Amino acid sequence: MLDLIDIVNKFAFEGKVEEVKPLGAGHINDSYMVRTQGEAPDYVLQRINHQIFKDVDALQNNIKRVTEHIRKKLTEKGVSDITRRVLTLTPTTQGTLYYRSADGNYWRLMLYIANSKSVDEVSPALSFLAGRAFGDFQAMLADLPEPPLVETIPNFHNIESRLADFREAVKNNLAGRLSKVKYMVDEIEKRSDDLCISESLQHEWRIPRRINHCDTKVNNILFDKDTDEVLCVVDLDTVMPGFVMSDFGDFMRTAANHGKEDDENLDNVYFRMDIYESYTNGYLETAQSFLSPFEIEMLPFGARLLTYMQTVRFFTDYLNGDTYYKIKHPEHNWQRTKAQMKLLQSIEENIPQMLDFLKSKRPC
Ligand code: GN1
Ligand code: MG
Repeated sequence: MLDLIDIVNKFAFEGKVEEVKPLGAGHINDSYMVRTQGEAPDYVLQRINHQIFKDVDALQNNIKRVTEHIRKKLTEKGVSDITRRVLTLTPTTQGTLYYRSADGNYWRLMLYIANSKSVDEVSPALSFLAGRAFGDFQAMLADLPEPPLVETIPNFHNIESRLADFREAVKNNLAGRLSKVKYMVDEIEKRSDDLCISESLQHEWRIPRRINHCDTKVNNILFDKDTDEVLCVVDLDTVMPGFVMSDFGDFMRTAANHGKEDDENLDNVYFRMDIYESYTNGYLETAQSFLSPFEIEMLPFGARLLTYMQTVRFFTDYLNGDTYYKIKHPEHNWQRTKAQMKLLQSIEENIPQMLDFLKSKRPC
């Protein structure tokens, strides 16, 4: 771990490093917990995956703008303990927002949010709080001054572009895996026209692009360890313009799944209406003021869209020979694909009830 300590020492942090150890389960970047000696705060060190985030300057600059804007809003509201309510980037001793090591890797350091926890499974009560928090996050960023944020991954949540990559992967069959998984290609293709509607709606200007988090997995919210209060939204790499239904949908995909994202036992995987209802209640409390009725009506579709998109993305990576997501075993992306497809089917069955719930909330 000596070299990691050397890297931390390139940053202008408080105190002395005691230990650096792996943290979390992200599929893209590598994260480490940096414990310091004595009273000094702890930190999180991350190696940024620059194969995926190709413009690290733009990435870090986006995060700086987003966190500073939120910090300003929280200060105006008189919120206390701001360092637990928004991420704080620690610059290098040279004043830059990342450090580039001799081996070509990019590193960043952030304050660790003390006494916090992330969860992979929420109760309806926590889901309500998470909904309020993500709505609030979008609301706080709605007036971010120009220029627009850079799209750190172009076409990130664009289903047409994801399907184009998928079709290319099917055509090339690079890993030679296609013959045994052909039925999944059909499952995806038979839904493609329906699911591409979101992009057409944007072309017709019926849904606007707003600043989105674009990775609203349930474990990207930090809760207070003791009180379960929401502290902070983390993982800001993909904050960029998008459709609000896709942020809503990614939370549904991860939190309202009774099973795991990569569950081996497909019987565990099904959609939880209780989580949907409580999240929707929380989300509308903070977001209703800026959403159009049509955007609200499209939220259940967002759950379908993001689960479909994630099925397509895991499957594409499987066909390409696992070049994008970190995997734990050779069939991991296939296992993920099957679990996401099962969840998608369950969401599809629940769409009428989801829409009914929204109708029941409309003021008479
Ligand atoms: C990746 O690294 P992580 O777990 O925060 C991915 C998300 C996917 C998610 C699937 C930059 O997020 O888009 O939804 O895996 N992030 C990127 O679990 O591709
Ligand atoms: Mg992420």
